[in-house]
Amino acid sequence: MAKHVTILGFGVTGESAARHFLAQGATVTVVDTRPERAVPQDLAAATYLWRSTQFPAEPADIVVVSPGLSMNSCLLRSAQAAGVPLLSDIDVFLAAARAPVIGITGTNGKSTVTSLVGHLLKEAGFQVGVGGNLGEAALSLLRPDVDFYVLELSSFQLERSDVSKLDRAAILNVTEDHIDQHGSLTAYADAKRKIYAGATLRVFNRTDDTTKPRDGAGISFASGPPNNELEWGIVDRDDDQWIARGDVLLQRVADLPLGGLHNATNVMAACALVAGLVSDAQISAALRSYEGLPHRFETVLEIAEVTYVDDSKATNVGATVAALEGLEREQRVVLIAGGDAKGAELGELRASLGGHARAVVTLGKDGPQIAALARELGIPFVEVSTMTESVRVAAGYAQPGDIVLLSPACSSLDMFASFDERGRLFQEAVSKLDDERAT
Ligand code: UMA
Ligand code: ADP
Repeated sequence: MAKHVTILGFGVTGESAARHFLAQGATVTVVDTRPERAVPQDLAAATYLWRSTQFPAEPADIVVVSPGLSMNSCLLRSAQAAGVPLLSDIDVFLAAARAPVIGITGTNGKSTVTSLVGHLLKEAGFQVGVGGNLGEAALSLLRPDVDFYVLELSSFQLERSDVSKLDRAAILNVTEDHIDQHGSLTAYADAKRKIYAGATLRVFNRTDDTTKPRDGAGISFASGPPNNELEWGIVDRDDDQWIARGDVLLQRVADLPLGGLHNATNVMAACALVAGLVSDAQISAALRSYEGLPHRFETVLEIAEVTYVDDSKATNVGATVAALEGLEREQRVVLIAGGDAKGAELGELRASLGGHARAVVTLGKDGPQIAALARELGIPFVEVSTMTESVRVAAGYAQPGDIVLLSPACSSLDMFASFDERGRLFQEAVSKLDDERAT
């Protein structure tokens, strides 16, 4: 057991690692490049080095590196130079977990599929720990009575972990994201592909070659029809569309808990991951009680025949394209978008904007890139600097039957603490608009 543990980064991951190792009686040193912040009382026994860009001289048997710490940071480079084993919280978690672990990655849909897999297993009567890049950090989930763990894994977590102990794994899709950190789409995709290393059941998207295991073996999903029992897909039957595994029809698409074709593929991926653990009847019943997550194409209010939708979690182009392409062809949208594109090329939005946008309201660092696209397409656009202003301006353009859609295609971090805060501020601005209209 490690006696001296150094933890690099004191965010959600760093806290969970400090708690885990202090509970084991280790001596813990925490290093963070940021200014000092309050430390929870139960973590007071650790030593804290703030505003620190160098690996400390304190003895260390292992070093736990947070996922948000850039591989190019001085702190991480100096830790590498010190020659001490560098682990992620996921490495520590997998070494300690005593139940099978299901891992889920992909550019979009990770949180939805992770929470849905957790829901399907819980409804089938299992004790389940659900977290990772979503909600609770992996090390906070460890409990002796758990039957299965379900982890959402980011490319940063995968890049710096040995995940060969995962029992089941899925890559949902790979489109451009986090290029500023990974350097290229290839490096980003390679990090994701590590998830299959030792998995006995691998789930992939058969329309996206980047998600395929190298030997092609596994269970696949896609919106097209399935060809055999190892494939999930959508089939037409008696004027209805059904989710099916091979010849077996599971659920009418119209009855799925979440709208949009992308969510139908998410449901298939989740069902494929619980193969042999949850019966078809249990899956059908559990899907009916699944409620989805906030800030993912969440309807907020209807005001003057305009629907306001919060898709703040759309932090890359792929998610915003999915939101727009999931709409009926004639549906018009006033899109609120922009933020930090993380090095991505936003031109991929062009066709979907051209197909659906009545007007575009842009925000944040890379808002001008989206404004330029709107100008090119002849779509009215306004650049604003606050969420309240964006909702007011969008409302001014919207016509009865339209959707005002916050789907930024960018991370929130240039203007907000998180996508969650961005979504909450949007919802507050919409409520305020509603109150003003009512008076
Ligand atoms: N940072 C510093 N100095 C440090 C350490 C971190 O400036 O010494 C900065 C990082 O550059 C980053 C921020 O602090 O911008 C947070 O980094 P962190 O490693 O402390 O992050 P945690 O709070 O531990 O949260 C991480 C995930 N965040 C990231 O990977 C950026 C959380 O996912 C995850 O829920 C949590 O671990 C528990 O597993 C959030 C996220 O945005 C939701 N993830 C990205 C995404 O989904 O796109 C990958
Ligand atoms: P992640 O955890 O990968 O960010 P979420 O489930 O939180 O995924 O969804 C993030 C964003 O991506 C939301 O805007 C959501 O509507 C969209 N989305 C969800 N599933 C998919 C998918 N399969 N393909 C494209 N976009 C998706």
